[in-house]
Amino acid sequence: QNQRLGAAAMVLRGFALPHVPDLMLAIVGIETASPFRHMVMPGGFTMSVALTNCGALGWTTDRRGYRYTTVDPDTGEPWPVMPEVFARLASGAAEAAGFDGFEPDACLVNRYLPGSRLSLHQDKNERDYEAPIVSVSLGMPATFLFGGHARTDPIVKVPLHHGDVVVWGSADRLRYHGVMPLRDEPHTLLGSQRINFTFRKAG
Ligand code: MD5
Ligand code: FE
Repeated sequence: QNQRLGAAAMVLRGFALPHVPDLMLAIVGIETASPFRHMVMPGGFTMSVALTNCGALGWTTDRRGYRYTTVDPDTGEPWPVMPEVFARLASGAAEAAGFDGFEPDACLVNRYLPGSRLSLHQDKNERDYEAPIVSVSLGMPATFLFGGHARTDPIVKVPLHHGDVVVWGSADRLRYHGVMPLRDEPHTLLGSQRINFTFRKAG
């Protein structure tokens, strides 16, 4: 029951399920090198979602603003290399949604605990808005908020479950979106958390 969200946005239900064991192992490797942390927004607010990155570029925010960096500011080391299983899943999902040749150079990994939320925003720090963004959900379900190109446009609520993959293409790349506060409905494999990988072509 794949679902079209917009002209170029597709939910691929359960697309990541065959890769879950490999993905879980890969997360352990990533968080060992670059632990999850709560970053501070330019306005001074600390994010309720904890994040880390892998790949050549990683997204960060602090009081000075948002940007992509090659080095983890907390460790002073390059972000962990993007595992093979990540890259294959991302390009496979992009292709299934009609985007050939997607080669992400950045993967932002978000960890939500009960109560964590992501307020309505646009992703505008990437250089090329034609490239899609691929997002993989693991663990507890979340309600994704899918808006329009203006902050005040109507918002559609989309439930996302363990293993779901969403591909956001060109025409839908700059839509406002967010995630409702996570409810505590423990997942059999991941417990009381939701992990989301977001693959991007940032550079
Ligand atoms: C999440 N993360 O579930 C989401 C998945 C983020 C973020 O929003 O910035 O880390 S990515 C959803 C996304 C990306 C680009 C465009 C659109 C949605 N969209 O047009 O709705 O943690
Ligand atoms: Fe986003």
